[in-house]
Amino acid sequence: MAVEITDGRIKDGLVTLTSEQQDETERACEPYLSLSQMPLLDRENHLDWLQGGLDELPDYMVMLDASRPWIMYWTLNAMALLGGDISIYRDRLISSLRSCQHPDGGFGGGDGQLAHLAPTYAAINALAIVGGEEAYEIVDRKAMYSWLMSLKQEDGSFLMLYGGENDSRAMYCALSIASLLNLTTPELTRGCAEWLSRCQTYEGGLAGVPGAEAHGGYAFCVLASLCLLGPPSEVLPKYLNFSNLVRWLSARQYSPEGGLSGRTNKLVDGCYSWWVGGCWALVEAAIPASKLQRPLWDRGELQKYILACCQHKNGGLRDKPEKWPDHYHSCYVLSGLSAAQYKYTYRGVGIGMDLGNAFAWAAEGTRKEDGIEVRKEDKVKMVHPVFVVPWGCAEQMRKWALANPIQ
Ligand code: FPP
Ligand code: K
Ligand code: ZN
Repeated sequence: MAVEITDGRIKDGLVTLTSEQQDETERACEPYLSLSQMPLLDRENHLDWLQGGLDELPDYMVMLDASRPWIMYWTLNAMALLGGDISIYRDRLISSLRSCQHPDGGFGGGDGQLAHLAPTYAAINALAIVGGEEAYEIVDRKAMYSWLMSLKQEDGSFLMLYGGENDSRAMYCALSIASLLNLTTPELTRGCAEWLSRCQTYEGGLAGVPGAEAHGGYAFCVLASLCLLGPPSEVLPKYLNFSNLVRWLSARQYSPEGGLSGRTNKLVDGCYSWWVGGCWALVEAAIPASKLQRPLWDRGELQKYILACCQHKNGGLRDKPEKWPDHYHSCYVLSGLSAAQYKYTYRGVGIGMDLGNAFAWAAEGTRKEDGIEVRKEDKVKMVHPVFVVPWGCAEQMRKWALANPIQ
């Protein structure tokens, strides 16, 4: 089969649905990527658009009532990363989340709904973002701990909810919550790292469950979980084939788009700016600085994809051109932009298994030699590489939890 190389792109002659969709995506991005001037981050417009998500949802979005904590987390995280004032939403968030908490522990998607790890993770993160004792206090930590333990399985994994599925997403949610609220015990973390290790696939990527396809969303969940369980330089090489992981992660960035994809032979999507882009901070922290002479990914190209292709002209961020913006993409595109704009290092040493490991990160702005130039208009706030909240929020919640042990 004839293989052609045009503009650095390798194309074979085999036409499939996959190759057609890839060509279509390149065509859709082309006019945005070839603008003579890269668009600025449209901060005020995004803030206005995001604010709409905290007002009444329109009728057609009623199905999103099952993810009220998610909408609040996505919106608040995005607004805070943009530098918006979120303190005005604090009281409303607290009273709204109070009614989502289940008497037996955890949070549901809405009033009176069954507790589920995903909205519980979102609720705890949203409370961390608004911050303050009145916010932290609403969580029934005693009930939370017994509910988390009730989801723990023999093989080390966690169920999303009673009778639900177990996957690496559930484990990340459980460990993140337990770490922020200081609910760690050896029983809670038993078998976690071993189970996560089984999620690595033949491609080198990481899956939702052992045996499934490697995917960017789950890759972040596996890596962040491991980085909750121990220092990156200890746990990542211990539980994963590190070089296969790096090869698979590198293959997620596409040219000419510059954006990141979630899995082999699939398309770039703005949300993987975080799910995959966020993996790099964790992976780089596992490599000794002397061995990390060149960046492993192209931060500048990712920033370009985000600014050129992911901003909707009426505000909000999106998957790719020709798609509508939404709160989920706004949160993770902006978190990914932050991952591109800052460099993270890990300062902890052998902190141990108390889930305090994720509180030893340091970060600083990137420089030109990191492959990215950040104009002041485009700068977003620093995101925490494990908890995905603005820098400082996770630390404050943990500090409160340590100072207020459960009776
Ligand atoms: C495939 O979608 C993607 C998934 C089925 C799930 C991805 C997982 C996450 C985003 C992680 C969630 C994490 C938490 C903490 C809840 P697709 O087939 O539409 O997209 P693709 O073509 O890009 O793979
Ligand atoms: K997708
Ligand atoms: Zn997406």
